[in-house]
Order: sequence, then structure tokens, then C-alpha cells
Amino acid sequence: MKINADQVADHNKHYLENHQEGYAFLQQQLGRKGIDATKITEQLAGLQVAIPSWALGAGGTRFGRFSTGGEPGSLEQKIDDIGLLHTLTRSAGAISLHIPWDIPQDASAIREQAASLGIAFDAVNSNTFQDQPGQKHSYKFGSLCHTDAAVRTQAVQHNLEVIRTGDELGSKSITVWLADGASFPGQTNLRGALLRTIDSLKTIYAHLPEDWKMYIEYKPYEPNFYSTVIQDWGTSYLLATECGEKAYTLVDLGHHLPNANIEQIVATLMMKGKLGGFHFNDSKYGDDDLTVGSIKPYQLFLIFNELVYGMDNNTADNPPLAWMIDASHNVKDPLEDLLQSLEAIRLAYAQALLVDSNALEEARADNDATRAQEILQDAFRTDVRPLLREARLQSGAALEPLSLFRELEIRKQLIRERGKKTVATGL
Ligand SMILES: [Mn+2]
Repeated sequence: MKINADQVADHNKHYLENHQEGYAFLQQQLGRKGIDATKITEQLAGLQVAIPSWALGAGGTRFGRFSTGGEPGSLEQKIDDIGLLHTLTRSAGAISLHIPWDIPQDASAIREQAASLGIAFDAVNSNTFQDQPGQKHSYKFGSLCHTDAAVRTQAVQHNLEVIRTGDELGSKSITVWLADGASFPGQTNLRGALLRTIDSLKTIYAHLPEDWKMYIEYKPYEPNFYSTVIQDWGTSYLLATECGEKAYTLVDLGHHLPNANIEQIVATLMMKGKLGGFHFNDSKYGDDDLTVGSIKPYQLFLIFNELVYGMDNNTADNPPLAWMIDASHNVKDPLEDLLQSLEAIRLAYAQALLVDSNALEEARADNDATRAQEILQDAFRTDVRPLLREARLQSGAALEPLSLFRELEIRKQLIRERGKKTVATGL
């Protein structure tokens, strides 16, 4: 199914007056503080976030999975779903594929379909955390870190295959996340596993096309519960540095131990020009993969505050970041969930753009912690939703994407087209 421009225009007509009133008021308020609302609106419109192909169906947990109905059963249908999100928001103009869950049968047809919907191919993701049917060696005890060279070779070859697939689609980066580790003390030689991982990653890196990047994702635990080979940003940074200048650290918000200061990690990596990208989600306890901004919106704002600072003071030449949502759960309609996540990311970005960085530096120079907090929270407590709406209006998206999604009864239509008991491929 597709949403046409008339449907968006009709919807916008209904909400326009209310929006214009709210936007004019905020524009005036911000103007008094010397902030140009139109400039922020433009910056917001420029932020495109990639949707992962695995977030379009109900994610489930290891205890069960409850289909939403109308879930995409093929890569073509996944791209169609992202097309819906992009039409509603004009901020979801990219897809991130998981191989082998989403191997295109006809790459040029897929490329064409995506292009017709305004969707680019973001990072491709390799998968050596599951065994695939017909696979010769098992990853039960690791992949790139495995003690058996034959397993490591198989895992390296898979990554090279992922790069080839991505290259056919026009992707420019690969994300490597490993489940490799140990569930019990003594199970692995910690140094040995890391050395073997460095070696395997270097082999993959050597085959990276000239204009590609490699993102190395870290995670402290799960599915292994005693140690993970790439446990934290420091290990990822070490690996990226060992590999070379096209390798970067990727930060997944859920991949930290409780209360980790993620904004500080952002600041450090950007200082070194080694922050590659983001996987957005939210969590209460661990890698919960909940809707972005649903649990800790202030943390998200503080992270964006460091990102904006890093982009404005890019002394180490950090490349443009890859933004991606990496969330998946059991309860909400996955498309509605992604609309909420897209909104939360832009909200945090808009709030961060409001921070008076000169005043903040002055407060810091005076060691005025009270004033510094006031400056940050003044930005955080500003209702920036009119800015987001204006950015959408100008780019031809819906003023209220979630409302339009419901007004058009999109899920009902998807169920009619695809059936009630469909299960998204790969999950
Ligand atoms: Mn991730």
C-alpha cells in the first residue's frame, strides 16, 4: 500500500491553523533569545534516520512473539513499509539490511524500488551470531574469535559476502556486531579471543572497498553472560584503531551497563574522530530495545548536546554520523513504534540545537554549575514540537504522522493485503 500526496495534503489542511499558531509563537519566543527558528527547521529536515529491516515486525522476546498482523514477508514489503514511514515523516530515508535475513534476489530491482520511494541503503549488518541452514561450522562458541581457524575463516567470508551484497545496492558501510564471548569464567582465554578477533577484523577490513566504512559495535553482555569479546567502547576503539582510518566505533544506546555516561563516550570518540554512528533505542535495565525516548529522554538530549558540540567543533574530522534505530519489542505496532522513535530523535536534536553554547562555556569558565544546568534544562524544557511540524510541513510530510497513520487505518490495510498471521522474515 502507498500513501499519496493528496492524503497528506488533506490531513495537513486539517491541522494547519493550529500548527501555524504554535509555530509563530515559538518562533517569536526563540527570536527573543537570538535563535533563528527557520535555521533549526532546516537542520531538522536534513536529519535522515535509517530504519533497520528487522524492526518492521514484532520483535518478541525469548519467551514468545506475538505477530502484529500484516508484517512484511519479503524484502520488497519491508522497503514498502519504510516507504510509508518516509512518506509520513520525510525523515526515514534509509534502510539498514541484515544479511542473511534480507538477501535481495534481484539487486537492481530492489535498488530501483528503494530509489522510487526516496530510500537509500545505509550500513549492511553481518550475522555470525546465528547458524544458518546448511552452514558448515557452528558459531556456538564464537565466530571471529573462534579457537578453530576454519570457523573464523567462514565468519570472515560471510562478512565479505555482506560487503558484496551491500555494494550491489549502493551501501557504503558494514556494521559488525559479535555475540562472541564466554558465559563462564575460564571458558576462554580473554587475551587470545581478543587477538583472534583483531586478526579476523583486519582481514575483513583489508577487503573493504575504498569508499566504505566499517563500524564496530560493542556490548557488555548477552547472549554471553560472563564476558563479551568487544565489551565496551574502549575495546571497539582499540579494534577500530588497529584496523585503520576507515574503521569506527558504533554506539548502541542499549549496549551499556546501567547508568553509563553515554554522552561522555560520545565526547571522547568525537574528540578522536572515531565515532561512526548510532543505534538508537531506550532501556530501563539492559538491552531492552524499547522505543527511543520512552524511558530516558533527558539522557537522549544530553547525548545530542554532545553530538551537536562535536559536529560544531569537529577538530578531529569525524565523518558524518550514521543514524539508525535499533529497537524491537513485543507490544506496539512496529510502524507506530518507529514513528514515535523518529519523533524522539528529532525532538532531542532540536532541543540540543537550542542550547546557548556560548553562555554554557561562560558558565563553565566561571565554574557556575547552577547556571550551566539552567542553560541545558531551559533548552530541554522548551516544547520544540512546532519546529518538528514545520520541518515536516516544508518537506511535504504529515503534520501529525501518527494520527495520519491511524486515520488511514494503515495496519488494517496491511493485514488485508498480507494476512493476519504473517511473520516478518528474519525474526
Ligand atoms: Mn545495535
